[in-house]
Amino acid sequence: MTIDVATGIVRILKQEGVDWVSTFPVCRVNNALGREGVPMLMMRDDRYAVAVADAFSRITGGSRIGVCTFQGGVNAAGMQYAYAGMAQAYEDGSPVLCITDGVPAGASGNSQYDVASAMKTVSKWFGYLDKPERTPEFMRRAFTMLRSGRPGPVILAIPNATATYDETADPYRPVKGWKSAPDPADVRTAVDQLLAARNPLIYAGEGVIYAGASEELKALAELVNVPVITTLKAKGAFPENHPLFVGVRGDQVAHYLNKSDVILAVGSSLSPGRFSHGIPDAAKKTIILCNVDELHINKMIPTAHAVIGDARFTLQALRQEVSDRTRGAGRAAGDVAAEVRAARDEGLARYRQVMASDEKPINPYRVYGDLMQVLDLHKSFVTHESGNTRDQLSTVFDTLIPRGFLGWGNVSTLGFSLAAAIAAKKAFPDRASVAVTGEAGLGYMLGNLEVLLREKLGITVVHISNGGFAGYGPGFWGAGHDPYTHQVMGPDDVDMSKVIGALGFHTERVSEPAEVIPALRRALDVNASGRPAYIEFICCQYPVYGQWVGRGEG
Ligand SMILES: Cc1ncc(C[n+]2csc(CCOP(=O)(O)OP(=O)(O)O)c2C)c(N)n1
Ligand SMILES: [Mg+2]
Repeated sequence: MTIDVATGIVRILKQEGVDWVSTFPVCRVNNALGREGVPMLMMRDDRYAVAVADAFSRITGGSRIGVCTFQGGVNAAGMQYAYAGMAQAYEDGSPVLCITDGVPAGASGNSQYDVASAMKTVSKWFGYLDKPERTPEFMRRAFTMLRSGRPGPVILAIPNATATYDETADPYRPVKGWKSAPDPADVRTAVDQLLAARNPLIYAGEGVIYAGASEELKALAELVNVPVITTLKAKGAFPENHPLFVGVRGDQVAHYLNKSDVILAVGSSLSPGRFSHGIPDAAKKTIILCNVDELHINKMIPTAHAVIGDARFTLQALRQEVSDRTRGAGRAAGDVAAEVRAARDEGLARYRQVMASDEKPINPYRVYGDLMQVLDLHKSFVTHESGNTRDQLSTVFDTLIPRGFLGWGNVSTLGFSLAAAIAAKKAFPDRASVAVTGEAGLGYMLGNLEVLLREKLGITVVHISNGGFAGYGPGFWGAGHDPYTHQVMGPDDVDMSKVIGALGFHTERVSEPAEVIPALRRALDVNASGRPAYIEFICCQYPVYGQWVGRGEG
């Protein structure tokens, strides 16, 4: 059977279980998606087309691959705009599949912009389909990379979507993805260190979520009675109401990072990024790095021992080894849990206080605390924006299930929360989905709000409306680090609830603390019938949150 490349790609996507594709037109594969009955989620710009697919892969832990298309080829306007989305996916290691037009043979003289080199800097693999009959091979390779090893984006460029090939010559079979188990000798060494430690700490990263290893993480932590911290991107990998959970950031996390002598890092690069901890006195600690590949071993800080393999197999092997050596008894519980509890109570006291605050303008922590009360934390999704909402929510928001919260941003690209909330609704239609943003994130998402109405996506945008970039300007904390670039038109100048209400959203503007809970309830009720909501909470600027250890303020 002769088939054109675009149709071949779409049929393979279907075989791979892809049941929708996000896009911003044009892309020459799109008409085949339409003809073959694969729904397209048409965003209003190319960056969001990538970001929604990216977020879908993250939220499903890579078990369902997000796919997007955008314009490329000789007129690479879409690709140039989508670059921000791909760079973010690459930065955060998200297994998203991006399909775009390729520059046809002989047409490379047209442009200043070198597509291939640009794409190679933001992808695990950039594939240029140079022959139509290679379509199944390229798709096989793409899904192999998307489902195996360290996650990252794959970009396919299709220079001639109407070229044909024989579909029966190389029949496509879905790719399962492969995992590796660790070297038993490395597992034994890690357990030697863990059992000999005075103050061990487990440092869990997003690899735990991609490996679907939350249960295994809990089982190991409980067997060895070791406190757990998670990275921003792994927030929720460990239940945050568990007696061994310390936090993501804050004084209690700093306390444990400082006092630990052995750090068992699982599924984390331990890279001291802008939104993660440095390891204090790293050279004096024993760092055991359990990771899916070698990329991060001995990067920045010396790795004493590495255990290479899938996080789930690694955690299972560590647990088995501990169990064998201790006849199932593990490490003594001692007063570890009581100490964690005391450290949390002390570290969180100042935030718990403002979560109950009746002050006006509303304290943002009051909104977060009330949000926790209104949501079923076993059946909801919350994400933050870049700015104070990230810093504050990652300090206090209790996440009870993996991906009940999406923390994101090794670098943290404004506007991603909307994409994440949309992707969460696509992944888990029955769960409430909430994006919490400031004015900067809102500015990025405004052009895309129409999508929620058109697609009947019942999500809530919570706006912490404080009239400025709260982390930047002068205020009660001093001069501010960017006092010339922090003020924008705020709630006194413009009523965003009216602006967004005119689009068709359910909107409210809330300035009374007592109204936070009822307003959130009304929004979630409306969401249940597929109508999006925007709630503007008139808040004070309150740039107070847990710090990253080894980072500067702000
Ligand atoms: C694409 C992009 N550009 C610039 C930044 C830098 N940045 C981070 S937060 C922020 C302002 C946040 O202000 P706002 O949304 O009002 O939130 P607040 O901190 O006031 O809650 C800026 C400009 C970024 N994260 N992403
Ligand atoms: Mg603000």
